[in-house]
Amino acid sequence: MSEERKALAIKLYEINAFKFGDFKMKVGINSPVYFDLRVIVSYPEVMKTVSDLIAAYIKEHQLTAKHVCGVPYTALPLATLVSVQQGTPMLVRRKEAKDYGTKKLIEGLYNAGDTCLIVEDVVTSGSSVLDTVRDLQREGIVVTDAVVVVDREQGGAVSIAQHNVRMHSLFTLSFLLNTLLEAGKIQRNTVDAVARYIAASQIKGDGSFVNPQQKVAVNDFSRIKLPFEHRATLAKSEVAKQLFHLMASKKTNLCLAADLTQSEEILNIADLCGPYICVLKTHIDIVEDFSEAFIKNLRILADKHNFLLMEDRKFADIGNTVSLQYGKGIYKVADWADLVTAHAVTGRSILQGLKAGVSGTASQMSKRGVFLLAELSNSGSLIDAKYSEAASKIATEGADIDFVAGVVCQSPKCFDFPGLIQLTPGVKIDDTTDQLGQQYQTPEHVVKERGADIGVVGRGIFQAKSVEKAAALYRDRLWAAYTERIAKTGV
Ligand code: 6AU
Repeated sequence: MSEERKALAIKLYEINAFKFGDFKMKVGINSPVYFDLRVIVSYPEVMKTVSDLIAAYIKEHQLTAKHVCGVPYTALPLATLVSVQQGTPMLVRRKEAKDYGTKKLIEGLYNAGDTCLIVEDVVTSGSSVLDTVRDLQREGIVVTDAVVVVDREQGGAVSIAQHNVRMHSLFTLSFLLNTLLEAGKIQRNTVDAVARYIAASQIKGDGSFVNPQQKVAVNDFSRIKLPFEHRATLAKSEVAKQLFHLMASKKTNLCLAADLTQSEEILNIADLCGPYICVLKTHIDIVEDFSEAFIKNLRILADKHNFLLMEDRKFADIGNTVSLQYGKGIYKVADWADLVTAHAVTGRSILQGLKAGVSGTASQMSKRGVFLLAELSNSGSLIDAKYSEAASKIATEGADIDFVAGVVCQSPKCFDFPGLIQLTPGVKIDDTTDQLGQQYQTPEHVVKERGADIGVVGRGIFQAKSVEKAAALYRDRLWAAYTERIAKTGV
């Protein structure tokens, strides 16, 4: 389906269903990208491909509903094709009630309590989808899902979700951009301009837009302003999406570095601190009594307390060696660690090597991800600004970035793309250094000044008198700093 989607993305661009430039939008802000999917009615083969893909999506995700309803007007013919293809009766929502006869807003045969799936062409704020949802709900019709062709990734999915409707998209704007970039149809500066625009023009809680020209300084287009829920919709890595949602729902951005050498100690601390953390990070090669049973128990605790496992292996070899180190050997890291860390020193082949280390299907691949190291927390690190920039580029450009969940770094300037997660180690409340070069900052400093989305705490927790109390304290302070950060910047 991915190849088909890519071909369709290019076709849509070629028939001017979307364009790049400087466009005045309905909501009064200028956009570097403009969609007009109305044109597709003039291209029957495109109509067929789009509706086939929607139908395939519905089938694959088992979005069973008794009716299908298109948001007027552009999505009406698409909904019609989906209805006919699937044999699902259609409902038609009028934009205005008839002023004669029945005054009905919804045409078609239905009963209160029936379910209905929505089809829409492009979602920006989500308001058009919600208008249709509201009219259907007034008739007692239950709407739980909407399938849209393009998600402009400006918060529409979140605002639709707030009304208990899940939004699914065939394309995100990022996917379209990357496909066109890969195909040589657009330049990198266009991709960057659109990414900045997306980050800066997210929807606020009241449904209005933040105007990039008026409210956000030009050099202030930053991911750190956006809530995790919004950033989840922008992430290209499935694990990053999962982690953003996990952090938002569990209200924690604390990663515990369980740098202990006995498996029993790690399991113990994982159980005690599990409720407070989003990620538990291991250095599996320091465990003296490693066994498969240990990993099995660790995974049970990860599921019990809802946190992800990260093996901080810091891979740094040629692709072939990395694929073996990741998938084989005693530890078989790819089998159990949701996330791993890797240096970017070998270049892009690190991503290909890691992907090759995951055995199994595309769906198993989508459950794994990497954090690339772009900066280190210790004094005397050889990493300079040029290296960091090159490392961030590997995380944000190219065909394999769907495997990159985030970046390990110390500065908000390290990368712009809001769909990646910044992991920042070197967090301790009562020390500034250790004896071996580590440098510490407070939770507030790493989140508010350094752009950390997740703070990594090791000895600050596992050397504390009560690890549970320490985990709760670090969780509270990191989370409060994050909520203040997004509240202050007001997007
Ligand atoms: O809080 P600590 O100093 O006890 O532990 C910090 C943890 C350790 C390091 O291996 C790791 O964070 N770390 C990393 C990571 C996560 O990759 C990068 C870095 O720059 N500094 C750092 O300390 O497990």
